[in-house]
Amino acid sequence: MSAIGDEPVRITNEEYKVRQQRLFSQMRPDDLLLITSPKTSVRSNDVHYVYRNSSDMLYLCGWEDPDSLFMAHNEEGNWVVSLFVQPKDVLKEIWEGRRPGAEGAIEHWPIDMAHTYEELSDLLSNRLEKCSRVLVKTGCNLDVDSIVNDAFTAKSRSRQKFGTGPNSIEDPSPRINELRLRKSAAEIQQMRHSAMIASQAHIHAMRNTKPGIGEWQLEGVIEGVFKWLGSSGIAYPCIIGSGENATILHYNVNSDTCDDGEILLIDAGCEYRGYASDITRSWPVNGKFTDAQKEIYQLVLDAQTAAINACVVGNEYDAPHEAARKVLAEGLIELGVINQNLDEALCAENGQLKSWYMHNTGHWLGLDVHDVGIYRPDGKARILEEGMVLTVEPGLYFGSWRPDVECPERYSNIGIRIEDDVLVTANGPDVLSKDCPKTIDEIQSIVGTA
Ligand SMILES: [Mn+2]
Repeated sequence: MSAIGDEPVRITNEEYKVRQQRLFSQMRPDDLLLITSPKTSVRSNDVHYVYRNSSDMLYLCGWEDPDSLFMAHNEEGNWVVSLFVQPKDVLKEIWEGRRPGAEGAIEHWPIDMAHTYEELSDLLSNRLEKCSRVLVKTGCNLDVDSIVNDAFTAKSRSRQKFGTGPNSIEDPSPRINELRLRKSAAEIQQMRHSAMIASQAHIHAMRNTKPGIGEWQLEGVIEGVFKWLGSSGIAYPCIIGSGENATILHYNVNSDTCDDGEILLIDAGCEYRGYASDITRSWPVNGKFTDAQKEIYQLVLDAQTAAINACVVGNEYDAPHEAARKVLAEGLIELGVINQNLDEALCAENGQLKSWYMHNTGHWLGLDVHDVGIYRPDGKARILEEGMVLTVEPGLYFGSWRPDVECPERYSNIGIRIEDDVLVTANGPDVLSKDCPKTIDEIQSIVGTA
């Protein structure tokens, strides 16, 4: 396994506090901010799904455990952050693992006060009585929703007595999303590391690919490398499709064998300290592209290069998409797949390009694989800024199984997508996933060499 460099420094408590203050600076003193954690979810009987806290909780304080609530209220001009956490409990800890408890939380996390989750109902109700507006994303944690609802029911009384009590609820997500959209230097380090691990996983999958191998076996290779190199695992279920499965955008049963002559498409990314990577590569199962496969592969690669080059400060967020579409349409006209002129081919209603390229060229990437951030704030395309991270992932899919369109025989069941993770910087696009090979020569020199 190639070295991927030292683990980056963890995000510091100072940085979490800067994030918190940025959010607080947009709030009113009589606001109460609540960031909830999702409940644990039963898989079957007494086995639970692997727990992951909400991205907003991870963003604002890095707390990973369930039964937690982040709360901020204003006291004489200063914002006070309280975190509710699972209590210390020897029996639970013997069975399920050690807990920091309130003592550990206050000592090591970027908060001012820590309480146990058992105190939630009393302390939160008390705090609600004193605020006017509750900033909370409802529907995520029913414990919290129920306490907030009770406060609204009771508020007419408390308003009459004390002149306080919650009058309105607002979702704080739009404000948090705007902060999360622009990544700090420390976040970029985590994301680069995540992309480096995912790149190594793709390289190992390429090496292990040969006719007859199961898609599920390559899934094992990918997920094994993710863990081996220190990520927590997948950021989303791996898409591992060979032959006609490569033409199904989100195929993820991964239960077929990879056969000689087919193209294999793998879309897989890991999560490192909460941050996602998202990489797609496509390669020939037998290690050698046919001429037809090369034609489509090189076209998608050229489209991707054009799209990456459009990831620059000041461009609209859909500039990469338009750049990719233009290259793909020109190429397919050249190859005789499209019999329209360029403008017609690109037309949203009747253009032939969308028969073979039916998705967008990318999305924001961060704590969520499809990360937060409005693409068209106020109806106008977002302008790219330094610190934004987006995927660039054009593709072409010739599914000969499709009844809706006649697939050109020469390209039957070729599905190609090439996806990288791109950071927008003052010096142009910085490809976080650049360790992952993608030229025809590079790929042919790696596939099947394990
Ligand atoms: Mn993607």
